[in-house]
Amino acid sequence: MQVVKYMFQPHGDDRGQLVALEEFKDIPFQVKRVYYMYDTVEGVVRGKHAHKSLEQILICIHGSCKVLLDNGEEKKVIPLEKPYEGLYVSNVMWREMFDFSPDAVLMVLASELYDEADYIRDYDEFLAYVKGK
Ligand code: T46
Repeated sequence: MQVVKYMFQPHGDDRGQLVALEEFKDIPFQVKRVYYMYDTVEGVVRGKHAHKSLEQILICIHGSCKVLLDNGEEKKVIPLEKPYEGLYVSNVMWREMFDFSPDAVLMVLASELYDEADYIRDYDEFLAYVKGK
């Protein structure tokens, strides 16, 4: 499995850092939705689903967390620890987010609007979907 982690360009000066993200330039799709999670309870595992079509970039803009990616054949755990790192998560990829630091803010840039019908929330169903592709 190829893991795509973007290293965004910080525009640093003597005031600090700034990262700008433009669709089709820094982000490989049109950004139709942005959401973020914070105050994540210790020990919690979020995600545990895949998407049929949705593509996303996950950025831990504060604190840290880990992301498990599973394409149905291979699993990889990717730490997100810097606000200038973006993890690309393709469609048809099982994901779990865990090991959130208490101060973690995980921001997600998404290629589509929210659509519950795009979710595969059952792991066996996900494996069958991968096989059928
Ligand atoms: C994903 C991972 C990385 C909305 O109303 N609109 C939204 O855009 C989103 C993302 C969620 N919601 C509602 C649906 C649920 O009632 O917020 C609640 C929590 O969503 P969910 O349990 O799906 O959250 P996570 O953290 O398990 O997964 C989320 C995304 O849903 C998912 O697409 O890839 O983050």
